[in-house]
Amino acid sequence: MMQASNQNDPRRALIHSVADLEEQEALALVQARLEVKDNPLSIIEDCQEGLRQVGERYERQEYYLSGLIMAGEIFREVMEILAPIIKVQFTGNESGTILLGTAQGDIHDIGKNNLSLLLTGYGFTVYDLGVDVPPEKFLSEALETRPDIIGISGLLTGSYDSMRATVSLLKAAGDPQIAATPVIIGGNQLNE
Ligand code: B12
Repeated sequence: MMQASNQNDPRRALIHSVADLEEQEALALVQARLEVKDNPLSIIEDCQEGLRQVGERYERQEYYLSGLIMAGEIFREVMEILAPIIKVQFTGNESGTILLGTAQGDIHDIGKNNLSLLLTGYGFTVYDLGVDVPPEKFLSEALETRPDIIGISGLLTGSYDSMRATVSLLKAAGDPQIAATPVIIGGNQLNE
């Protein structure tokens, strides 16, 4: 249930409803914020904070795996509501190409899909390789598509090794253009 202290603060209310896995309440709060023309990106930010708190509760064993699954499901539903609005609001001319995938061993794809949505909106052509992508797959697809940027998403600390292996393979493959292609990595646990 919505806590009294949240009632006048729509941002905190949304964060808490996601963290508490209150699906219907979260979706209603998203709709309410859209009705007052709130920025969809700040709605995403708040859901992300809610998910971060879900992760903390999972670590404290207050939630089990089903909690993570439920949180992912709520976010997916929120994105279903927001995606069409984002597509209209964020537009750009042809900006370039990006090859994107989640690192080997990692199946988290919500953040990657959000990035893909935003980049597509800004005019990028996104080649999305999906999740659990081995280094060899990044390389073969890079050789095929010749992207301007390569992006690797990873949320598990365990996926950093495969990110490193992917970057090494791309640099060592003997193709100067691929070796010079910038690689960006992202995901909740990573800092600049
Ligand atoms: C939802 C969730 C799941 C869902 C994922 C559903 C899906 N389709 O993605 C499911 C249930 C599948 C899941 C599974 C697991 N999970 Co999980 N999960 C989460 C949770 C709660 C939210 C992640 C999320 O989607 N956040 C919202 C998105 C929008 O944020 P984001 O991914 O960080 O992305 C943003 C930016 O980082 C950026 N970004 C993302 N990628 C990229 C890439 C580039 C190139 C750029 C520029 C930017 C960028 O874009 C986004 C901004 O919009 C996190 C908690 C957390 N703190 O993140 C745990 C968390 C990541 N999971 C965790 C764990 C342990 C697991 C499991 C191992 C659990 C288990 N025992 O099985 C499995 C792993 C399965 C596997 N092999 O991958 C741990 C990881 C701990 C660690 N240090 O490694 C976390 C941190 C929870 C915790 N605190 O313990 N999980």
